[in-house]
Amino acid sequence: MSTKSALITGITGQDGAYLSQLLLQKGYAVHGLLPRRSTDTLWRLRELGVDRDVRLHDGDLTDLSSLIRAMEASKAIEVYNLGAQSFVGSSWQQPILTAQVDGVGALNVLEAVRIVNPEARFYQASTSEMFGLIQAEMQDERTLFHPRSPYGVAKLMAHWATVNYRESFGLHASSGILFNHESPLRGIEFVTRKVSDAVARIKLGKAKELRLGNIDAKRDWGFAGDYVEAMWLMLQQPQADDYVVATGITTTVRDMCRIAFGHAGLSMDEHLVIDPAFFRPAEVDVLLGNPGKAKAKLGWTPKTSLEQLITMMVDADLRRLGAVKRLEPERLPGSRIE
Ligand code: NAP
Ligand code: G4F
Repeated sequence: MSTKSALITGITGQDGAYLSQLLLQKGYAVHGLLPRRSTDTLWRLRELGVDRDVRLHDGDLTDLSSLIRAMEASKAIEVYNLGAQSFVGSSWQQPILTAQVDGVGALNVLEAVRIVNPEARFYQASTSEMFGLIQAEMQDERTLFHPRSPYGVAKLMAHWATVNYRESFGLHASSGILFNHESPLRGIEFVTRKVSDAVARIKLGKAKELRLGNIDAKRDWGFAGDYVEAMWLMLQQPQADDYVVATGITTTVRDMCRIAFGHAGLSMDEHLVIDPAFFRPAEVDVLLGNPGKAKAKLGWTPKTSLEQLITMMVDADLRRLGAVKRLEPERLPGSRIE
């Protein structure tokens, strides 16, 4: 039997790294799109010990010709579009770039699939940010969207483009409406990792305070390692469809912080400073997903609690910052054991 081949855009991101690891474990040949950067972006793949097992193709989501070449070279039968300017906060400063990468970029990938191999299955990384100003207490696949950021608006375009290519051209194109998911590989700009990094620094005497914005915001947080499994399951279904992926539990930023400080034996109230600079022009006050359809149709359930997730992140940052001399990738959750 020939090896199945998958192409991942955003392979160097948090989800790209975990998905690469999962697909390699399943025997896929894993290909990734690598946008040109002046710095080393392979650290996540290295931390999971998979950097030498994936094949990388120069390309960018805004460059259709590079996507066509990556499709041709990889011979992918599954395409996961995870690439994005994914930080909501930056999308007010770079709205046009966010629209081009997150919105038109997804359309470019759909076009590359349609041109090179319309039989290939396609996954779009949609987001709970599309619900924004929520229209139902618990959001599911039928909840109306009301994005609150340029990021949410761009992602909504990509979401509808995915639905439209399914309906127009019969592509096996699915959209995963994923709620926030985190891990030790999360970018430092996102609130959970900002907190875990700061808690570790304070614990080790390298910092004194943590400055945050709106700590009353509520999010439905899960573990990225669990969520990439749902992406893969969507592409194994006979029919393409859209799925909410979430835990069904929502928690304030304040309470998430409390878990992190508590795990390190520190008092949050002694170190946390509220800084107006981190408030957003328009906030998504609360997100709470209903993963009922993913459970029923994909057999997917989240396995990691918020407490387990946040303590794992604080522990990883303590290790990185020198609580032990050398970072030991094999001790990171989900790491490959040689
Ligand atoms: P991430 O860590 O920020 O990764 C984003 C990836 O996209 C990186 O590999 C980045 O490469 C790449 N990228 C950025 N601009 C690109 C361009 N012009 N061309 C090609 N690649 C580009 O994000 P993540 O947390 O893994 O999320 C994966 C996807 O799921 C994203 O689309 C995100 O919007 C979406 N999503 C995430 C969450 C969540 O809670 N994590 C929830 C719902 C949806 P560089 O690092 O080199 O820029
Ligand atoms: O961690 P965040 O930056 O994530 P946000 O905005 O919810 O977006 C993430 O999840 C989306 C899915 O819902 C993804 F689509 C998106 O790509 C990204 O992965 O902020 C979470 C909450 C917000 O309400 C924010 O205002 O935390 C609040 N917050 C308070 N202080 C802060 C801070 N967020 C950040 N990043 N930094 C702060 O200092």
